[in-house]
Amino acid sequence: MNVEPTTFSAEDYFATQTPPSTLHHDVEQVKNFVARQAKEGRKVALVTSGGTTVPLELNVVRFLDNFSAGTRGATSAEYFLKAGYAVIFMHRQFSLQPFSRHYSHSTNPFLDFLEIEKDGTQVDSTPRISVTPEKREDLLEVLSTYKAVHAAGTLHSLTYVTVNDYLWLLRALSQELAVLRRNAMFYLAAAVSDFFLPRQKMSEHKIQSGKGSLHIEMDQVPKILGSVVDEWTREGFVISFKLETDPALLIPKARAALERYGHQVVIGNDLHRRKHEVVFVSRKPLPSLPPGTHPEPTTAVTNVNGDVPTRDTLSDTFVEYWLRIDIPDSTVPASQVKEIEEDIVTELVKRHSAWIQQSVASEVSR
Ligand code: 9Z3
Repeated sequence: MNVEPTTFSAEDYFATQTPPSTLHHDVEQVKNFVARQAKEGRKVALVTSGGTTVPLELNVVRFLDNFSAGTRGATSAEYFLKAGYAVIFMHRQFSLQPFSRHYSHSTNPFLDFLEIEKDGTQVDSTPRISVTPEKREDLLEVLSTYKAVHAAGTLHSLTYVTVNDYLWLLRALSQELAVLRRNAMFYLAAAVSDFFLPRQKMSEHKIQSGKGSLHIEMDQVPKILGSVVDEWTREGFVISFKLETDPALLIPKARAALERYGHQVVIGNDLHRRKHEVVFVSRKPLPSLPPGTHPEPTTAVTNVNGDVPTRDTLSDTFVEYWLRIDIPDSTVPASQVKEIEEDIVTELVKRHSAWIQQSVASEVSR
C-alpha cells in the first residue's frame, strides 16, 4: 500500500470511486418527490443528518465514524415541515429520524409507554395493549403530526452509511433539486468526514493484527460544497454547519468556509454548547448579485493546513448572529424542553424568503 496520498478534486473523486448500488433507485424516488412538491408550489429543504463512516476494508469490519446522533437534523426536519416546507431527509442509517426521535430506544424507550391491560375486557383471548395515561397527550401530539405529514406526502427519507454514499447522494440530489431554483434550501447538518480511504488503497479483507501498530494514511475528501454551489444547484439557498471543539476557531473557520464556497450561511456550533448556542455567519448584504454568483475572495484566507484565515481581516465582510436558548432545568419534562432547532429554522425560513425576494428583484432589474 505504498501509494502517495492524493488530494481529490470532486471530478477525480467521482471518476475513481464507485457509486452506491441504490443510487439510481434513490434518485428516481427523489425526482418524483421533487416534481410533486414543485407542482404543489412548496419549498423543499434537503436536510442531511448524522455521521458518515469511512470503511478501512472493502469487506468492511472496521470503520471510522464522525460524531452525530442525528438530533440536529431530525429535529430541524420537524420544524421545516411545520413551517410548510417539504423535506428530503437524507440521514445516516439508524440515526435519529423526525417524529420517532421522541421515542429513541436509549432516552425514551417506547416499550415503557405501553401497558398490558389486566381487566379481562378483551374480546378474544389476546390481552389489549394501551398507552400509559400520563404519556398519552404527548404521544397523541407527535403521532397526529406524523400521520398528517405522511398523509400530505411532504417528507421523503433516504439513508447513507459511508462518506462515499453521502457524496454520491448529495451530488445527485442537488442536481435534482436544481429544478426548484431558489425554492430549494440545503441544510447540511450531517457530520462529514474530512478524510477517507480511496477504494484503490483499501485492503480487500479484514486487516490482520499481529504485525504491531497499524498505520493508515488517508486522503482528503474533496470539498464538494463548492461544486454544490457553483455547478450542481446554482440557485439554491445553502446552509452548512461548522463543528469545532476549540471555540476560538469557530468564527474564523465559518468565515473561511463562506469565503471559500460562496454559499449563504454557515452555522457554527461548539460540540459542548451546540444544544443551546449556535452562531449564524453570513456575508454582509452587498449590492445585488446575480443568483448563483458570489463575490471573488477579497482576502487570502487559507494557510497550508487548511482553511483557517491567517489574519482577522474578514470582519468587514461577514456578520455574526448568535442564537441562544436557556439551558433547560433537568426537572422540565423532555416534551416541554425548548429546542434550539425551532429558532434556527424560524430564522432560516425568514432569511430564505428575504433572499428569494431580493434575488428575484435583482433578476428583474437586470
Ligand atoms: C454539525 O455541526 C451538527 O450541528 C452536529 C449535530 C453534528 C454537531 P447531533 O446530530 O450533532 O445533534 O448529535 N454538523 C456539521 C459537522 C461537519 O461535519 N461540518 C463540516 C466541518 O465542520 C462541514 S460540512 O468542516
